[in-house]
Amino acid sequence: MAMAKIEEMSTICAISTPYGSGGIAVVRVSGESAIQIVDTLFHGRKSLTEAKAYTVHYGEIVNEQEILDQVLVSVFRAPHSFTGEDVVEIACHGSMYIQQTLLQWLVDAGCQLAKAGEFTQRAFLNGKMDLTEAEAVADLIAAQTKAEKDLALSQLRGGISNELAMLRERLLTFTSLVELELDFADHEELEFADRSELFALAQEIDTTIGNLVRSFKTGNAIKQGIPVAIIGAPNVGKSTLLNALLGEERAIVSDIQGTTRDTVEDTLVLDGMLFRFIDTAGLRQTDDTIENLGIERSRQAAQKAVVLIHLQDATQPVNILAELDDTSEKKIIQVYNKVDLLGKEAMRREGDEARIYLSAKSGNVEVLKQQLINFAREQYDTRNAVTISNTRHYEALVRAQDAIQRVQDGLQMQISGEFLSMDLQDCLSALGEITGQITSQEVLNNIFGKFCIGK
Ligand SMILES: Nc1nc2c(ncn2[C@@H]2O[C@H](COP(=O)(O)OP(=O)(O)O)[C@@H](O)[C@H]2O)c(=O)[nH]1
Ligand SMILES: [Mg+2]
Repeated sequence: MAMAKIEEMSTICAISTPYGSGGIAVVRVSGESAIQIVDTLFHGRKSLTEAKAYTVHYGEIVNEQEILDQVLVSVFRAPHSFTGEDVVEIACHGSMYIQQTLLQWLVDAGCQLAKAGEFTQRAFLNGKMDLTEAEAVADLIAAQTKAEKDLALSQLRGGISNELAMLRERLLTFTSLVELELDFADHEELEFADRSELFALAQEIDTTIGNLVRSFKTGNAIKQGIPVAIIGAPNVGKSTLLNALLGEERAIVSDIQGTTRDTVEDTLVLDGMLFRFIDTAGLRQTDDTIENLGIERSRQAAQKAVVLIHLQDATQPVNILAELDDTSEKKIIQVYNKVDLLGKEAMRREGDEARIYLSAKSGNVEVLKQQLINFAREQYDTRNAVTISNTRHYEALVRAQDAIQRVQDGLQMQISGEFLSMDLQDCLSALGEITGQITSQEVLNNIFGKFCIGK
């Protein structure tokens, strides 16, 4: 195990609440001397060194010259704390002066300023959580929608770890049996690891990893927003529709064809899911160089999108879908705009699942929103399966899958145990990288460097 230990676990401190003044602020201290250092500044009914774990104490922060603040201090003792070390959390009043001075006094008393993510890194190094759980902490802090929060929380609760631990354990048993055979290389006929059982296991693991790999599409869409491109001929009301969806004048609307020349993009949360709407230039034949560049971008946007809103003018429908590259994999919502220009009869038509009739100009686009919500609920349901949302996990899983497929090929070709064991080890180490059983300082720096200070 290549685990980087912190050379000497110093006691660290940081302001854990956001920069600025607020009702209260929390300053966190972690390390061997945490309780003792805070105690030198804390005047309460009794000394913090005598405080029981998981208790809160009222008192004042004082040094020789100055009474700084009245505070509440929470005491946690190793190993049952977030970091696995002694931790003290000081809730002070949220004045910038108080926060900064308290931090300075802690440093003067022997603390070091925590680096970004250092509390969570310590939690990882002390075995309080694995790497996917530590990464989930960062995701949880960054979550902007319910779906994102749900995903991060399930990861924090060990969703991915449990799934991978199960795979690894079963694979390990077999790998050790295969390696045991190598120790008895003189007895060629010896086979501890039943080959057909191993093949069945490899297939099963291949399937499980395959499902995880595929789930990245969902996980990624939840994090980045589901890309929805609004496409159609010029002047059908694409920009008007974008504005109506967002509830603000985001894109320029005019009756001059070719007004939208570049793609305009903005996000909206519907039913706890992030959608990324892309308004595009209308598709038509034109000699205008710049408009053509815009049209090319429309095609690219359509290609990258998961959902296409194909917008047509209800008074003179023009279908442009045939002008796009293959759209067979896309969810296409057919929308007919400008129904206000049709007779009263037509205006009452609300459409069905296949066609939506609306007036973007009126601003009422609820039917369309509802269809998008239904699609997302169906397509991005993460309640019943573990969902991957992290590129690092995705890449390692692809490598693990590649290795387990080599194991299957090898078994079919009856290759020697020596080569089998290499592929098995490759798979195991790729899986181990995800949870952090195998890791390098570089990977850790990369992960924890992106955290905020104080977490
Ligand atoms: N009557 C009516 N006009 C609309 C509606 N939606 C858009 N328009 C008009 O159609 C013209 C083109 O709109 P725009 O959103 O720029 O179309 P785009 O070229 O597809 O982006 C503008 O004059 C809009 O005011 C609608 O629902 N009803
Ligand atoms: Mg437009």
